[in-house]
Order: sequence, then C-alpha cells, then structure tokens
Amino acid sequence: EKSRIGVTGLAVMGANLARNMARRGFPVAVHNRTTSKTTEFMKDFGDEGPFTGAETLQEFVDALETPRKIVVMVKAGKPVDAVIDELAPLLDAGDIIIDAGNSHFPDTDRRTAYCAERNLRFMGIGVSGGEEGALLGPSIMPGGDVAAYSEVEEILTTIAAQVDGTPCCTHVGAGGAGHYVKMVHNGIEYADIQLIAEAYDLLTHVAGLSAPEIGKIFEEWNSGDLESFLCEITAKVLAKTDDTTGGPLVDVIADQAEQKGTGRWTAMNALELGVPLTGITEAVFARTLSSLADERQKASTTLGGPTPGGGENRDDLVEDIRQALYASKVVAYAQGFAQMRAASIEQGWDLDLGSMATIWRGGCIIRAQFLNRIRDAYAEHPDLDNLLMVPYFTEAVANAQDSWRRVVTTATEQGVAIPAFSSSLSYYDGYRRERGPANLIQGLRDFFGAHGYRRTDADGSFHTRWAQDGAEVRTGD
Ligand code: NBP
Repeated sequence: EKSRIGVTGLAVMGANLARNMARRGFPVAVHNRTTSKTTEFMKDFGDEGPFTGAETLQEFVDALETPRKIVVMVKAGKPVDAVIDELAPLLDAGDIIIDAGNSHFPDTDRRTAYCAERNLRFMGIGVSGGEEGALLGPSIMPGGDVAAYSEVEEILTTIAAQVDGTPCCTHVGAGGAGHYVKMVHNGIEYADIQLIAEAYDLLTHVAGLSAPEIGKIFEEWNSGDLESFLCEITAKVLAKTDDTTGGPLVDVIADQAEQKGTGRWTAMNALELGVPLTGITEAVFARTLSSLADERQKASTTLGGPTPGGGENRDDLVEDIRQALYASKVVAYAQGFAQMRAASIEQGWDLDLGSMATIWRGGCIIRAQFLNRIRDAYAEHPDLDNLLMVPYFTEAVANAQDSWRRVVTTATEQGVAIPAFSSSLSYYDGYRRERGPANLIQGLRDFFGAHGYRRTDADGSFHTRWAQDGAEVRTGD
C-alpha cells in the first residue's frame, strides 16, 4: 500500500509532524538526507503507526500515492531550494510539495512560480507550536493553491490542534500568505515575550520580588484576562530551581536573547508597508540590545542613572503591571493585525483576520483566551481598521490606562528600560490624537527640501519660499 503523504527532514519538527500523522492513522513515508536519522526514526517510532522508511529520495517518491504530497521540513533558506531541486525531476505533473518550515514569504512566492514552471504544485504552510505542538496538534497556516490544499485538508485539519471542535487550521490565502501569517504570528510572539520580560524586570527590580514569587504572580495572572500559554510557561520557567546553584534557574541564564529572523522580517515588512508596528519592532531591538553584552558591561559602570527599587505599595504596583501588560498586549496585537490587513490588501490575499485569530487559539505559542475576543471583533466588523476601535478593546484599554501610565512613569523615573510598554502607550496616545505634531514636520520638510505641505483650510499643495520673499505659492491640486 502506498503512503498518503511523505515527510522529508526528520529533525524534531519533521519527525513529530510525521508521528502526529501516523498516530492518527495516515500512512506516512519518511525520509531524511542523512540516512541514519531515518533508520533511527524507524527504530524509535516505527511501531507508532503506518510508516514507510525510505533511504533514498527515489524510494521515498515511489512510496507515495499520486498526486504525491510531500512535506518538506528542513532548515529554512537554501536547504528548501536544494530539496525542491532534488525532488522536482523525480515527480510527476500535479504532485504537491509542501514547505512546512519557517520560510520567508517572498521565497515561497518564488518557489511557487518555480514549481509551477515544472507543473508541480507548491504550498507554503506555517506551523506553530514547537516540537510538542507538532506532535500533539499544532496551529497550521496553509497558503497556496486552494485545489492543492483540498488534497491535504483532511490530513492537516486532523493533525492540527482542536479548540471547541474547530481545527486550528484553515486555508489562509494564495502564494506566500501562509508563511506571511506565520511570520506575523512569530512577530506577535516576540512582542508578547518582550512585554512579559519587561513585567518580570519591573517585578524584580522595582517591586523587589524573587523569581519564584514572580512565578506565582504569573500563575495568578494566567487565570484572568491574560490567560495564555506564554503566561503559563513563564510561571513554570520562573519556578524552576537550578540543580547546580540551588537558586532559581532563570537567575543563572545569560541575558542575551537570540533570534532566528521571523521577528526581524515582520518589522522590516511593516516598514515597507508603512504600518506602525512599534511593539514587535521594539521587541526585536530589545533582543539585539541584549546581545551587546560586552558594551552593556562597560556602560553599566560608566553611564549614570537611578537605581531602581522601592516606592509604591507593592500590591498596587503588581496590579498596575498586570494592567500595563494587558493594555500593551492589546496594542501589539492591534498592530500585528493591522499589518496583516495592509499586506492582504497589497498582495490581494483576502485574508480573513477573524480566522487567523481562530486558528491561533490552540496549538501555537501565542494561544490565549484573548484571541476569542479578536475573533469576535472581526466576525462583527470584517473591515475593522484597528482592533482598539471595537468596544471590548476600547474599554479594556481605557480601564487599564491609569495603571499603564503609572507603570511607564515609575519605570522611567527608576531607570528600568520598558521599550515595549512605553512605545505601546505612545502608539496609543498618537493614534487617538486627531491632530498631532506632524504639521511641524511638514513645515520643516518644506523649509529645507521644498517638499510642500497641505493646509487644513484649503485644498491643494503649497510651498513657502522660506529663504526668498517668504510668500506662499500653490504647487498642485
Ligand atoms: P532544522 O531547522 O534544525 O533543520 C534540520 C533538518 O534540515 C535536518 O533534517 C537536515 O538534514 C535538513 N537539511 C539541512 Br540542515 N540541509 C539540508 C539539505 N541541503 N538538503 C536536505 N536536508 C537538509 O530542523 P527543525 O528544528 O525541525 O525545524 C524545521 C523547520 O521548522 C525550520 O524551518 C524551522 O524554522 C521550523 N520550525 C521550527 C520550530 C521549532 O520549534 N524548532 C517551530 C516551528 C517551525 P540532516 O539530518 O541530513 O542534516
């Protein structure tokens, strides 16, 4: 009997996706460039379900029913192109190559066209949930041709996480749309994590709490509006004792954050689209600043500033931080969703933003109670400009803002860096201003570069001859 689907690339993600499929009864052919990994995989997991282990790509391709469906789960970047190039000559017209790694969406568009020239169908699908998600039920964001998707829909919706009977998997859009949405998902994850880190920093250095004490606070927060996988695991990470020192493990983990690129891509795309994406972008910069360890070491004894600690009533401060975290999180999601909306319009993807919130409710790293609210918001207002404008979020942020402002003030006075908290608040204050200070920016641009400006009281564009007679001239409609 031929296998229904194949998985090539048996590192942790590919192996677990293949096991997830086979455990649910789908016959799966497995392959890995280094053959010993396939042998090991078959030895360890071969009895979990209907697997066929293939040593060569030819054997792998021969083991599949047609049209073939091949999930490629190798390192993002050149390896994906290498695998496509090796597979293409072995495949028949109509076969489907599915890149399930974290590929950059323009690469997916390019590969879709490349495969189409060879009569092959290509899908880029985002998979979130880490290794555990891949095994037990990830959130899946499939992009590409709808007809190709229908060939794998049953398998993907079955292996995905399920929330209230709804699979966390839905066709996202054409071409690179699936990888695009996965990219923004990861960007939001960066912002979420940065906000949590800032809350932890304030609770440590302003409130003077220990890691296990803060872990308990996150555990409590996780039973309210902030209920989410990230809050849940924050409590666990903070509670962990280190075997070597006997103290909290987190206290001996080096404070230099690494990154693989999806957050940076999200921020770069926001700049290209012209969408204000302060939360995610600050989160990326915060990671890069954290990595300047040697410079920070020197600066810590050179650059002056207040030493944080004490002040406010501790319980009030903890509650303020909770509210600030929630409000900033709302802003980060509002920005991420606004970015997806702008990209959808630009690319013609017709993204259903409510569905994105729906498929992120389970399986993925940013799964959270609060996504139900986002889903509801888009169900009611599919053309929503900004999530902050639906009554639920408008009120949530209005209720939180006194606390949010106090936290930003306290952190600033005490010298604790809170780039995500404060930039989210600045975005909020900027967004709700009918008239901001960009009039002066336009005046300056006109002065030094004759770039022109528009007036509030007349149509058309104008220029003032600043350096000559100071007269205003009309320059266009
Ligand atoms: P890795 O990203 O570590 O990739 C290792 C796999 O790529 C191995 O199977 C390796 O084969 C294969 N490979 C490489 Br490297 N170069 C190759 C080439 N030129 N030809 C064929 N195979 C090649 O694996 P991973 O951590 O399982 O992640 C897979 C994908 O899933 C990535 O895109 C990742 O970003 C994404 N992702 C990961 C997570 C996560 O939590 N780790 C979550 C969501 C998405 P070999 O054994 O022969 O070296």
